[in-house]
Parts: sequence; C-alpha cells; structure tokens
Amino acid sequence: MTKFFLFQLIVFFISINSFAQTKSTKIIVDGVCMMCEERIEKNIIGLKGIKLANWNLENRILKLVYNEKKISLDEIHKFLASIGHDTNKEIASNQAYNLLDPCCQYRDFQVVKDHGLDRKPIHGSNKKEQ
Ligand SMILES: [Cu+2]
Repeated sequence: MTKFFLFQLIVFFISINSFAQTKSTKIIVDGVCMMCEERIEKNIIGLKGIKLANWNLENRILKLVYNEKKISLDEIHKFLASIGHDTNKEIASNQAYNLLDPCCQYRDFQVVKDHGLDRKPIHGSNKKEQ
C-alpha cells in the first residue's frame, strides 16, 4: 500500500514536470497558400519537441505547442527560415526562399494578388510593387 502510494506520487510529479515544460506560442510566418500551410506544418511537426502546429493562411499566425527543454523558440524561428518562410524574427535567405514553388513566392506582389490576398510581406516591401 505504501509502495503503491509512493509510485503514484512519483508518477504525479513526473506528469507535473512534463506539463511545466510544455509551452504554447504564436509566431507570424509568411506564406500565401495551402501548399505553404502543408510545408510549414509538416516540417515543423517533424521536429523533436514540437507537439502541435497549426498555421492560419488568413492571419499568418502559427500556433505552436512545444517542449522548451527539447527545442528553443530561437531554433524554431531559424528552422522556419531555413525552409524558406520568413517569421517575425527571422528572414529566410534568398537561397532558401528561391527553393519555394513559384506559387508560394510570398514576397512577390503578383503571387500574393493571384491568391486573392491583399497584403504586404512581413519583411520588406513586395518585389514588383514599385
Ligand atoms: Cu504556398
């Protein structure tokens, strides 16, 4: 009986501890279409420590639940930039950006317009706007 109680107590503290390491956050990630959504969500969910990922095309907000002991917010931003998507903290290199499908080129004014969207990219101004 005492042993069982001790066991329960240990299980209780382990679950409290892993709960405390779980954080939720919102990151702005640039993109224009369903292909972007799939690329963002499928790649980020594959990372160790990411528990939930949901990107919204309308407001460009990526909702995340992650384990801060396994991955940092900084690493998440850098990873998103590495797959070609600008975030509110990290800008994708031209090399990574250029690997995106032509229809996903969210820095291009015409591409954004073709998706029925009326907005500027998170970073800088649209390429062909001037
Ligand atoms: Cu896309």
